Amino acid sequence: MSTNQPPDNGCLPTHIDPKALTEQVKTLARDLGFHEVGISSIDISAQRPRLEQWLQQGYQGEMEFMERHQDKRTQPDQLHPGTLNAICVRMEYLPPEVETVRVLQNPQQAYISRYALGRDYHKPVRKRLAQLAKKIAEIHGPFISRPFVDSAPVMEKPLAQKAGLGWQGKHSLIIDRSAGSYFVIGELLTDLPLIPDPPYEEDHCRRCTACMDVCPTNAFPEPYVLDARRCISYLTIELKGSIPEEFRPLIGNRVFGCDDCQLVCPWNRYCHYTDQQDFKPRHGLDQAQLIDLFNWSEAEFLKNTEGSPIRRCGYQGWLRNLAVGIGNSNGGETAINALSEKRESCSPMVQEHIDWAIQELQKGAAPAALPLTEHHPRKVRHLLKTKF
Ligand code: B12
Ligand code: SF4
Ligand code: SF4
Repeated sequence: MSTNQPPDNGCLPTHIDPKALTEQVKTLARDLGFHEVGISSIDISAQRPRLEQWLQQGYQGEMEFMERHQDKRTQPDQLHPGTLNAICVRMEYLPPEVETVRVLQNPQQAYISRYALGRDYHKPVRKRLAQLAKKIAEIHGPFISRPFVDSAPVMEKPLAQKAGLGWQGKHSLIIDRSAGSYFVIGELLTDLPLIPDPPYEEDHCRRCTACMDVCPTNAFPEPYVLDARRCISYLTIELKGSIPEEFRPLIGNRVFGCDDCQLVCPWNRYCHYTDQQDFKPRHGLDQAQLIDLFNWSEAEFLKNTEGSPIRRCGYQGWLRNLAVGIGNSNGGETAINALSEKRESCSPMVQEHIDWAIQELQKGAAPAALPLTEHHPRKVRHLLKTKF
């Protein structure tokens, strides 16, 4: 928690007009490059029973951090007494030039979740939130503030919904009707007397179930509820050990995260693209071949993923994911040779995935049909005609 310094001249306003201050805060946030901003009060304790139920079902898998600090998650003022409001921001991350469906359809290529192609979002969003706090202090005087972006035990989606940034769709992510869902969320917790926005009450999912139908691993036990243990994002990023064999063929070529449930969402037909350089693909990661990435040495991995979210899965996790992708590629002898050559230098966990992949390749079967094509041929045809 930081207390920002008063302006140089020390002339602090004695009477605060909350309405004017709220407008100033929003203008400053937009000027800093945030694509939308809303204010919410910080009591989201109504979500507590749902969080508890989710945990009781074991849906968090090995993400033990989700089991800790349940009070803080739903009552962020417990992170720091005196917190009154959250300034919630969203930043879009989908670069306009990247293809998604075509890469998913090509089993030799690596599909990396579109938020992870460039710079790790945590740093730029946090930095801007800190700049926002500084700018507010220049006009308002000292106040208490703390920036978060996926960095503290706070339920960010309910806060964003309360701030009017969108509704939580059946895939559990926040969607804005005019901008889609390809954005990350951050917030500045403050003691400022701001005026909260009305919460986003409407649910525009209605009878649609496209995200649930398309999910390659069937990760939604019911609408709005995700069993993270089945989600490819969890399996390829958060899970540190072996990927259960039942999921390997279903993962296809998704080697870091997954976007399928967002890709088919009708509201993403109107999604906004990012204008931020930070999210531009680095090292050709939007079009890379699985084998080329698998051939990276550890030094290359560390160099090429500097400042990237991909670092999170570590080099062995990266190789594990790529081995699964190559196993699904129907890449023949070339793929088997690439896997065999590297096997010796890998951890036993990765070796086990390599052995599985070689077996799959030796079967010589056609690559496991990508569920996107299997379940939604009409939707994919449509997507192929679009800029995706
Ligand atoms: C843990 C986590 C994950 C886990 C679990 C995901 C999950 N849905 O919980 C995994 C690793 C799988 C994951 C994956 C992804 N994540 Co994530 N993740 C988080 C994290 C850290 C916590 C989320 C959480 O609290 N989960 C606990 C459960 C209980 O919450 P929930 O799913 O929202 O459950 C609610 C609903 O089920 C609802 N509910 C239950 N029943 C009903 C019934 C009705 C009628 C309604 C309306 C609601 C409802 O109530 C529950 C409580 O609010 C947040 C950051 C944060 N600190 O909040 C980012 C966050 C949610 N992730 C984010 C992103 C971008 C992703 C990915 C897209 C990344 C990727 N491309 O691979 C995927 C998307 C997968 C998906 N469909 O959710 C963004 C989402 C931005 C957005 N637009 O909403 C966040 C907010 C990070 C950020 N700061 O931007 N993530
Ligand atoms: S990110 Fe992929 S695996 Fe996870 S819920 Fe969405 S479609 Fe399913
Ligand atoms: S795909 Fe359909 S059900 Fe899923 S979030 Fe989008 S509108 Fe809602």
